[in-house]
Amino acid sequence: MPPPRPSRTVAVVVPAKDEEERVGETVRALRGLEVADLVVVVDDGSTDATAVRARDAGALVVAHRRNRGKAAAMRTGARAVAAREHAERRPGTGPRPLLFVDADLAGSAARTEPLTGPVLAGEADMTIAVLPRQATPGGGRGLVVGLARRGTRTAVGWSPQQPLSGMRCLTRGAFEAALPLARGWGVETALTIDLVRAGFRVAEVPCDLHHRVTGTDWRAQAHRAAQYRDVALALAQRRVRVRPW
Ligand SMILES: Nc1nc2c(ncn2[C@@H]2O[C@H](COP(=O)(O)OP(=O)(O)O)[C@@H](O)[C@H]2O)c(=O)[nH]1
Ligand SMILES: [Mg+2]
Repeated sequence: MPPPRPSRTVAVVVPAKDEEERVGETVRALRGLEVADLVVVVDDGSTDATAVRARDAGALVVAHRRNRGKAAAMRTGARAVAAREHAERRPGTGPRPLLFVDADLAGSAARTEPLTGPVLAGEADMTIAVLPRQATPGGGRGLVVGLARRGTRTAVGWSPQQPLSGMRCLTRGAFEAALPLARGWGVETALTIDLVRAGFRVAEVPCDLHHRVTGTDWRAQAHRAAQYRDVALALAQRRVRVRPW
C-alpha cells in the first residue's frame, strides 16, 4: 500500500472551563476556517453552560465530569479526534494535525490560520502563536512567562517569545511523541522542551489574536500561582534547573 497522503486539513481542539460567554463565538470563528474540518471542545468540568454553547455553535463536545486540568483536556481532545477519524475511515489520508486554541479568543480565533500553514506544508512539526500586545496587560503574568522562558532556554538553548502561548498546531507524530503531557499549566512549556529535545522543528508564528486578559483580583492571582507551580514542576521533572525569578 502506498503511504498515506498528508492531511490537507487540521482538527481543532479547544480546552474550555467555564467559558459560556466566549466559547460560542470562538467555535463559530473556528468553524469558518477553511483549513479546519473538525472542531472539538473539551468541557473540563465546567459549572456553567459551556457545553451547550459550544454544541449550539457546531462543535463536537466531549466532557470531563470533573475538572482535570488543561493537559488532560488536550489529551481527551486528541483522543476524540482519533476516534472520529477511525469512524470516518479516511482512505489514503494521514491523521490531521491538531490545532489547539484557547476558548477565550472569541472572534479573533478566526485568525489562527497562519499556525497551520507551516505544519501542513511539512516545514514545521509544531508552530506556536505569538500574540500582539493585549489591550490591558494582566497582572503577575511576567513572573510565570519569565520562568517558562528561562527554563526553555536552559533546556534547549532557545528562548520562545511567548512560551505559555496555548495556540499551537502540531503534527500527530509530534503530539504522540510528547506523551505523557506535563500536567496542568506546565503543558505548553514542556511540549516545547520535549519536542525540541527530540529533534522536532518548532517555530513561532505571529498571529493577531486577542484573549481575555486576566486581571489582578484574587482569582487571577490564584491562576498565576497555579501556573507558576505547574511550570516549575514540569521543569523539575525534565531536570531543568533555573533560578526562580
Ligand atoms: N481544561 C481546562 N482548561 C482550562 C481550565 N481553566 C482554564 N482553561 C482553559 O484554558 C485556556 C486558557 O485559560 P485562561 O484562563 O485564558 O488562561 P490565560 O490565557 O493564561 O490567562 C482557556 O481556553 C480556558 O477555558 C481548566 O481547569 N481546565
Ligand atoms: Mg486566556
